[in-house]
Parts: sequence; structure tokens; C-alpha cells
Amino acid sequence: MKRWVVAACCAFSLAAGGVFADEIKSLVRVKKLTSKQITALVQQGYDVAKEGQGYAEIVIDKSRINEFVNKGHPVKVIIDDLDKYIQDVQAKQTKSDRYFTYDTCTAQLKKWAEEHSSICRVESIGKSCEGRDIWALKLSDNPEKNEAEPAALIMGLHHSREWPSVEVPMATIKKLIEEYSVDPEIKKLVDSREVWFVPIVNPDGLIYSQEKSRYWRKNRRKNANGSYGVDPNRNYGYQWGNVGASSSPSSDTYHGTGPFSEPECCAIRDLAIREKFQASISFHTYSELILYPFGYGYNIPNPDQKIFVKMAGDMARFNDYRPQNSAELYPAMGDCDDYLYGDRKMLSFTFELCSTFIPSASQIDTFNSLNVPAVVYLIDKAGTYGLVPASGDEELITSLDFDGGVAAIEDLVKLFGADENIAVRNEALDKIEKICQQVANLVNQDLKNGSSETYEALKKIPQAGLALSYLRNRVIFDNAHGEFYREDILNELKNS
Ligand code: 0X9
Ligand code: CA
Ligand code: ZN
Repeated sequence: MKRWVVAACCAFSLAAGGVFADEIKSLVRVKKLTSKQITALVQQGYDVAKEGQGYAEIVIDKSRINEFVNKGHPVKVIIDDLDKYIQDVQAKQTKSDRYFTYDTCTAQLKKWAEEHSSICRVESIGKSCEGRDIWALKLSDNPEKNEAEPAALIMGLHHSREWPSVEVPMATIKKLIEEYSVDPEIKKLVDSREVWFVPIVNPDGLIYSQEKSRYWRKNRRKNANGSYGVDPNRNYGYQWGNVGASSSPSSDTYHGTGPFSEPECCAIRDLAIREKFQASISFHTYSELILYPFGYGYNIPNPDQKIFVKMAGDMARFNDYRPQNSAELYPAMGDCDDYLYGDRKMLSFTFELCSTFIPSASQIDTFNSLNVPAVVYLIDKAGTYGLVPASGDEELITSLDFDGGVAAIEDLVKLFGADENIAVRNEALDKIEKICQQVANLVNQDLKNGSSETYEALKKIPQAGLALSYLRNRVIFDNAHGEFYREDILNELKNS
């Protein structure tokens, strides 16, 4: 260990730890803390794993626990020696209950791509600090083509020690692939979306956490002062800064030398720019939360707040997690969601899975089954709510088929139809109008071709008033210009 590094550091980076890899780390619950004090701890670079009513759970050098006690904050040790604890979890894995490693995950992704090449393919979206491939699996019909379909991005493992965050994306792929050939609903979902999975954003970190220091959080960048690691969830380039993020390389929330200094974050950025996603989930552990932007400061206005609250609330029904704004947890600059929403206008969510970093492997099936349905929901809603923000562009709307258009109308009119806030409503209304025009066009086309099926279906949708009135205008116009319509339908529309 280079002890001189410590002498050169300020007192606060000492508190943040991370210089001595051989220090024993504990997970402790520090009590009698106000939420202001907890935010201050985050601000000072403490590795806060969970925030609760009057307490915080913190990863800290075992030798420093008493500093809290001495300041009048009772401490309960949850895990005395994190490294040993996680080694035990690892040792007790069975053949069937087992966390993915970088190698087993890579092999599984490649196997799926090989065996199901008509609906998925694998691509390396970049290299980690240590030169490993960051693998992505694309799931969609015609996976080689970039089609005008709503797109979603599902990420795991920004943070090394958060192994369950790899499992949920992998379990979602498995479900969608296996059910594709037997469940028409799943087939329709996969065919009408482009879903990208990046189960391991930080490969070097996962390997380090599984083979060396189990509580490791960051990536494995070798910093200029000899310490290791940048926090990938503080390195994104939207509102990159010092709130809830540290400029000390040895801190566990070190934000790097500049925005997007880390290749892992660049890989996600470049994929997002290329694929123009509408929605995303970034999985982490722990705390059983569903977080949404903005997270870089308190009370930052979010123009799409209403959609975020609705979707987070709906997803929380599957897993019973708590939906909340991420700054309310604690403000932190440079996280993934703020970039994906702030810059790319995606509906970006962070899930804090489980109630500890790495639960026993026997719980993998349980947390998967709680969370996979929420992912499927997000993939679906990328094509309805996802059309409202700027990422839901014109081309997506004019490519909607009848079912996709109707689903969007139903969701959006329900959410915005009765909104008394004119500003919020107008923004969404602009998109709703375009979707209704698209649906009216499709139905009009069907009527001209002699099919009234979509027309009859549209009439049954309670939210379809606007689409029907567009249809009426169009039919009357086209009829006046010599198009033929069935007499009864023409009269019905004229009199409606
Ligand atoms: O601090 C993080 O990066 C996330 N929690 S974790 O314990 N997995 O490290 C939460 C980030 C939420 N975003 C903001 N609060 N801005
Ligand atoms: Ca496709
Ligand atoms: Zn995390």
C-alpha cells in the first residue's frame, strides 16, 4: 500500500475510504440522523447504501465506526466484515442458484444470439478501462435492421458489488426469448419494440468484486494518485459536478477527471445517441426503490413528471418498491438517469433492488420474479408514454400500426385528458393529436380497402373521440374527392 497517498489527501477522502484495499469494511446502520445530516454524509463522500427514517446504512472502514458513536449516533453493525460475508454468499451458491459472472453472462448472451438469431444479436458497445468488451444484446424482430419501433434500454451493474442487478436483465431476456414462440402477446411485444440489454456496464468492477474485494463499488480506472476507480454513476455528462459526488480519487463516489472520462459511461452514451431510446431502467442494489429524475439537486422541475410518477407507481405495483424522485433519496450529480433524460429525453428509471447488496443466491428467483414484470411493463410503455417526450419523434408515430396507436391513445388520454394544468396538457396534446391522426389515417385506409374491422374496434375505445373526429373529417373530404366508402359507414360518420 502506498501510505503516502493518504498523507496527501484531505481529511474527508480519508473518511470516504477506498485507499487501503486491506482495511476491513463493515456495513453499519447509523441512527439518530436527520435527513439533512444524511445528505451531508453523502456530500462528504460517505458510501451511503440506504437512507431510512432517521438512519442511514453506510459502508465504512471497521476501524472508523466509533467516530459515529462518539458523536452521539448509535451504530448497529449489520455486516461486520463485508468481504467475508460476500465470500460466504459466494461459497454457498449451488449449481442452480448462482450469480452470473462476466464469463458466464457473456457465454449466455452469445448462446442466445446463436440459437435465436431471428430475434436477437449481440454486440460489443465498447471496452472497459481494462479492455474488456461491454456486451449488449438487442432483442427485436429483424435484429440486424434498425426499424422505426419504440426502443428501450435495460442496464445492470454500474456498481461492482451489486450483483443482483445483472440477474434481472438476464431473467428478462430469458423470459422474452422463451415465451416468444408460445405467447402471442410476448411475440407482439418483441416484434414491435427494439430492446437493448447491457447486463454488465462495468465488467472490470464485477470481476474485481467477485474475485478480489467483494464490497468494491467503482470501476477499475487507475487514478493519477495511485488509487483506483471512478464511480460510473457520477461520471455521466449531464450536470456533472460536486453535489453528492467527490473530486477525491480515493472516494467511493469519485466522479472522474471530467464528464464522460470513463469508457463504460461513454459506451452507454454512444448507444443511447445511436439507438434513440424512449425509456430505460438502470438496476442497482439496494433499498427496494424505484427512482426517477432529476437527481442532481432538490426540486428541479421535470417537464414529464406526470409520466414518471405514473410509470414508477405502476411498476411499483409489481414489486411493492417505493417510487420516489432520486434527489429525495439524496442529490447526486452525474448519474445515468439524469443524462438519459436530461440530454436524451428518455424516460429513465433506477431500480434499487433487494434489501442488501448481495442477498443469498437462493433469493435470485424471488427478486427476479418481482422485477421482470416491471421491465416488461417498461418495454411496453416505451411505445405509449414514451412517445410524449422529444425522444418519441415523428417517425415513430407515423410508423405506428393500429394496435400500437390505439394503445398510445388509451394511455395518454387517460393520463392527460382531464389535466387541469394547461401547460402540461398542451405538451402531451401535441403528441396525442399526431397519434390520433396516424390512427385515423390507418382506419381510413382500411375503409377505402373495404375493411371496417379497425373502424369497429376504434368505436369501442372510450378514449378514441379525437381519432374518430379526425377520421370523420378525412372520410368526408376523401368522399367529396371521389373515394368510395360503404354507404352505411359514410352515413354513420356524417351524422356522428
Ligand atoms: O448512489 C447511487 O449511485 C445509487 N445508489 S447506490 O446505492 N446503488 O449506489 C442511486 C443513484 C440515484 N441518483 C441520485 N440520487 N441522483
Ligand atoms: Ca424490429
Ligand atoms: Zn449502485
